[in-house]
Amino acid sequence: MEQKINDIKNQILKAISKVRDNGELFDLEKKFLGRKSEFVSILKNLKDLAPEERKKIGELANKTKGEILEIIKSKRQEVKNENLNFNKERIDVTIPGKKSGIGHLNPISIVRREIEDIFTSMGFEIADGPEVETEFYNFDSLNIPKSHPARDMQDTFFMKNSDLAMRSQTSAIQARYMQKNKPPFKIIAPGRCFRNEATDTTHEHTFHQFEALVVGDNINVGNLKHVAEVFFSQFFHQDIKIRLRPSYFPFVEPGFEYDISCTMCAGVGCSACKGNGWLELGGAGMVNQNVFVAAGYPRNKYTGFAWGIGLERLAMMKYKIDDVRLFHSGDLRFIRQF
Ligand code: FA5
Repeated sequence: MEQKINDIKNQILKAISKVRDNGELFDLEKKFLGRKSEFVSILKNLKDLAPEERKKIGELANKTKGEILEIIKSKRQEVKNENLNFNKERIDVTIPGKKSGIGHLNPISIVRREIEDIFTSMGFEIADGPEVETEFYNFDSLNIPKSHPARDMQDTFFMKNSDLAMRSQTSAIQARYMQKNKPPFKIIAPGRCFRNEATDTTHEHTFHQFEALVVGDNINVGNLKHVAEVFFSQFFHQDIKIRLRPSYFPFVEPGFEYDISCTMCAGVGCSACKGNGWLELGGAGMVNQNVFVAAGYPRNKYTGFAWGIGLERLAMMKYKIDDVRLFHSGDLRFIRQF
């Protein structure tokens, strides 16, 4: 029995030198002095010994236990001091840092923010609308009745068994805004649009437009041209001229396709503009009175102009990108260039 107690003490002394932290010390204490330890079972069995033997072993066991507790206590202090050893934990500030990759904006977001900045500096408000739109706002309110062939002009994603569709143009925001606001006002409405069409280098099923809408008492085509010239000149950081060509959109009368002077050759003629000095940009026109009526305004009380342009088209011109599909490709080699 005496031998056993001394063995336990020696085992502890050996094990404790390897202890590195408080957790290991706790485990060690539990192993040698815990309720299920050999040491405690010796103490429990003392009662079975002869009185003489019981006294001797009991004294030895208690003395040894005291010694072991003392050893553990001083080890605990040692471990604590070790952990407070600042020298060991010293941070080497001379080690070269690892660059953490921070995200950045997609070129469409960059262009959108630039557009918003330019227009808000001209006193425009920014309007918004839902991407899943009712047929009323996407078509009817824009003077495109159900049977009108113009519904086929934009291949629309319709929702089954409902009158909802994925917004095919930001023009859908026009009546929404006008129902809630009285003229005069000037807004732009940037947003995502969706069309069920085959994709190629200039067409995507999901793309962005921004609508401009200015309504008041005496708004005319001259205002449209002027605002467009100011905007594009600021956006492309050069003097831009506007050219309007007659076109048809049910929601404007007269309607135009409009071009800007080539941003590569300033209108002289180059390969980007196919030698004619102009770049096609989007649709525009004077708001059709039927659109005002659908929005709840009296006929012929106000005049206004509107346009709708592709954001991708602008970004492609600005950054010389030759395929619209790159924007949504998720290709990091493309995205990281911005
Ligand atoms: C319209 O969507 C009219 N709502 C524009 C408008 C507004 C006219 C207000 C008059 C008054 P259009 O379908 O032409 O028009 O589209 C306008 C622009 O959106 C295009 O010039 C093009 O830049 C962009 N766009 C249209 N379809 C796509 C597509 N599938 N992928 C990428 N860009 C597109």
